[in-house]
Amino acid sequence: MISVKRFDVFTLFPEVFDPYLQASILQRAIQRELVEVQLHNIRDWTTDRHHVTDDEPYGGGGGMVMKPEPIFTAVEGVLGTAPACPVILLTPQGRSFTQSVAQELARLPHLAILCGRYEGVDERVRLHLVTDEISIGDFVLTGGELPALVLIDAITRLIPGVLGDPEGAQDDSHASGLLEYPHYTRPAEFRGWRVPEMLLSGDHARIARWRREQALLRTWQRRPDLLANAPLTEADLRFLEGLEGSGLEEG
Ligand code: JBZ
Repeated sequence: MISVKRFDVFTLFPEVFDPYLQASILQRAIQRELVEVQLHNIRDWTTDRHHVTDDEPYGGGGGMVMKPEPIFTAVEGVLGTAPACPVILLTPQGRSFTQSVAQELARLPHLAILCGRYEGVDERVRLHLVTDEISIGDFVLTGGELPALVLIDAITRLIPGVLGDPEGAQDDSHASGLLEYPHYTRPAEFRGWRVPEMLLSGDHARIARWRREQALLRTWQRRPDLLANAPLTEADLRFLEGLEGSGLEEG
């Protein structure tokens, strides 16, 4: 399967990416050449003497808008005049980023990501350069840089070989369509709080069933909306029926 090998990120603040890309899983993936992240400072592609990237909105109203010329020059300078890869704009007006969008994008070999700042980008960038618009959620941010890192993180960890364990990405919340079961590690007793005895039993079939039921219980308690789309077995459905009127709502 082909999966993302290269991200080209267009931003006014490339320096904010470095600390996150230089730590942990992403650093390792980049070092091992499973993924490449090229950062491009849009300001480097300005041609005026003051390197201006923003201007006042036509029609007034305050705030600033990112000018189209430096963005087109940057993207076309790096990718050519007809980019072969998706050009993703991070914007509150985009489609919601979900695990299924991450899986869809992880299959592509190359992505360009454009980070807005100020009130956003000139509409002609959206109309004539951008091919996909994505939002990471309904909250107010100052720019697209953190959302870009969210995409890069969520997509990179799906690339085969990035996580040590080949099943690493399978068990996580949302991969199964359910929230995760609770995790415990040593010690078996901490300040009088014991690890559930089930997990110390060594009975792997019973542990797997317990974990599945814990995932179902959590999802039913906290995110019942997810149950509508999660693949559920007959046994799962029986367990969920048993929860109705059980008094476990508050968990
Ligand atoms: C996003 C002006 O640039 C912005 C501002 C907010 C914002 C983004 C870009 S992307 N919020 C989101 O994904 O929710």
